Amino acid sequence: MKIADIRSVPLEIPFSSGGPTWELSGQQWKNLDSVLVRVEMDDGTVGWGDAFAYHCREAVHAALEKMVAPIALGRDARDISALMTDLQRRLHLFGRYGVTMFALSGLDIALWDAAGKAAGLPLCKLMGGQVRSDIPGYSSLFNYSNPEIVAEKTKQSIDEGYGYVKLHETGVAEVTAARDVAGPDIPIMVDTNCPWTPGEAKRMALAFQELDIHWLEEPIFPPEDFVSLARLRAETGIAIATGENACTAFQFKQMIDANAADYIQPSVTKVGGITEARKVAVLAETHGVSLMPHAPYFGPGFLATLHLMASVPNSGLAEWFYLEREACIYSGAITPKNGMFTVPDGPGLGIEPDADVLKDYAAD
Ligand code: SMN
Ligand code: MG
Repeated sequence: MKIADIRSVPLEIPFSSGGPTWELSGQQWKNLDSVLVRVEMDDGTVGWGDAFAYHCREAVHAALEKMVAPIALGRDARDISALMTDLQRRLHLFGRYGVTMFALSGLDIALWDAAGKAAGLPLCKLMGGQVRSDIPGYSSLFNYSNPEIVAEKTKQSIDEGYGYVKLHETGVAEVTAARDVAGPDIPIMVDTNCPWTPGEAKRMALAFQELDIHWLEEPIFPPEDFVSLARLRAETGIAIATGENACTAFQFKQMIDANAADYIQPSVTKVGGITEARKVAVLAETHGVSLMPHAPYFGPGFLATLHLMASVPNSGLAEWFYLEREACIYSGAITPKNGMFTVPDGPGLGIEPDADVLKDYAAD
């Protein structure tokens, strides 16, 4: 089975968060950018992948089409591990962390989808067997910087059946609002997206501890300052989650060796795909840390995460980005029920993207 065609399929889907927009990476966030990857094999098998593309869609699209596709075409699609190692070696000059690895991640997911289809097996079964078929999710709220809206969205999530809620906030008032409405029994996680120096992070961690938060995510800039994260853990006893900005299993090894995290968060569309995320899962299991994948996605990246989580014994909660989308890549087929996700049982990722959505929301 040889790779006959690789296409980058960029999409832009508007969404509503029920509040003001979030300025992330210097841009107001109004649309969900995706770069799906469609790979067709010489026997007609088609696989779908997903490369991280929020606010970097054009760059990822170009990396796929200009850097990755030319050297992957014609290669044997069954030797995924060998191919990914070779591509990582050839492309290392363009950066081990970032756009190049996002593009490689998208290709890798598509190859795993095709391998599952060729074998007639759902991906989790191809990856060594299924540990569970239902995965508990957490509601991952948008950033609101507004205690009233945070309280409203926290309550709405709990009413819909989520047993855990993650905030994207940095203020004590917002976290207090969530805790007040959630009561003492619903775990609240706080994702800060790398705003603070180690000293600032310590002050904030101590304040959040009063509110009994379940984990503090990425409190320090830069995210790869594992020594400072380890010190923060040791000095405050707060549980740290990190890893969405780490690529390849090697950076996760450094993170674990430094004792920087309680929950490690590989992102399947960024880390190097399923191939690399599986290595991270083994590291997590053998070092006694919990696998808590980053997955604020709605396409193949989300399904790949579900299959990964279904196939390893120590994975935790599935992240569900709590937004209203104008259109769904899978036409609502992965909507959570009572805060739980069922792993699709069709071959490969198990669900095909909706052709009308791909057409109607196509971007450049
Ligand atoms: C996040 C990062 C990037 C896009 C969306 C959300 C966030 C998370 O850090 O962990 O969900
Ligand atoms: Mg995060």
